[in-house]
Amino acid sequence: MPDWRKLIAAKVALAKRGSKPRSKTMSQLGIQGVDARVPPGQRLVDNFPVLDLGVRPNVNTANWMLNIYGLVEMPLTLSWLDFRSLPQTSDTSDFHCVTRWSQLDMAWEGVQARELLMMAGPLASAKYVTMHGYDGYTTNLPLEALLDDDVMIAHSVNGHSLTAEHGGPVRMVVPKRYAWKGAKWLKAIEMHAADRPGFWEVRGYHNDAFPFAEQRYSDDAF
Ligand SMILES: Nc1nc2c(c(=O)[nH]1)N[C@H]1C(S)=C(S)[C@@H](COP(=O)(O)O)O[C@H]1N2
Ligand SMILES: [Mo]
Repeated sequence: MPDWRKLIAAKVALAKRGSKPRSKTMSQLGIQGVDARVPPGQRLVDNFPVLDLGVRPNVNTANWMLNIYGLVEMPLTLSWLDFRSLPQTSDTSDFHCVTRWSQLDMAWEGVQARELLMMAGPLASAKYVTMHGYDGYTTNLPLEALLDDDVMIAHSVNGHSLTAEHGGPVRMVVPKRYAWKGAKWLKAIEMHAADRPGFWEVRGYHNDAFPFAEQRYSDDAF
């Protein structure tokens, strides 16, 4: 049984020691380096397309709340002001959409997901999370996947507050997975013992969604 708080604290300490490989900007890399960052079957774009269910929830900084609940020691409900008073960080990462576009060097600002997990204290029995959006969207991941430095609960990208179409006021980004694993208009993070496939996962999208392994759809779906 994992002691999640200990595990998170160890990861934080490791990152502080500077052992984290920092992502480089495109200009710091040669063409080869850029190619190495583009997963198979993807093409680079320099705009930021919008992909969602076509439902724009009525959520703004005044009515937005974030809940962390389920198998945790201390369920949390955060307002926008609570959220903005948490330690703010930035992380630059690449964004890969299953519809075959990638955008490199997205500079996200917000709170690391593990910061919130540390506060809530997942119980040892917690193994999986469901991220809920205000539009009713859900997506699932192993809890462990949320402990990485680059998993952000973001309010800004590339120097601007997130627009409503991109999930503002607050969305999640999980750069190591296809972008559907990051819920826009983030409403809640729920922890449970067993995996619960989310909106696209029950419709045949791959449960793990690693872009470099081209895990777009699950094998038995089509
Ligand atoms: N709440 C919510 N989050 C969501 C979605 C959605 O429909 N609702 N779509 C997902 C998908 S399929 C993708 S590719 C990305 C797209 O993010 P973007 O519209 O900012 O490019 O958001 C993901 N997060
Ligand atoms: Mo997507």
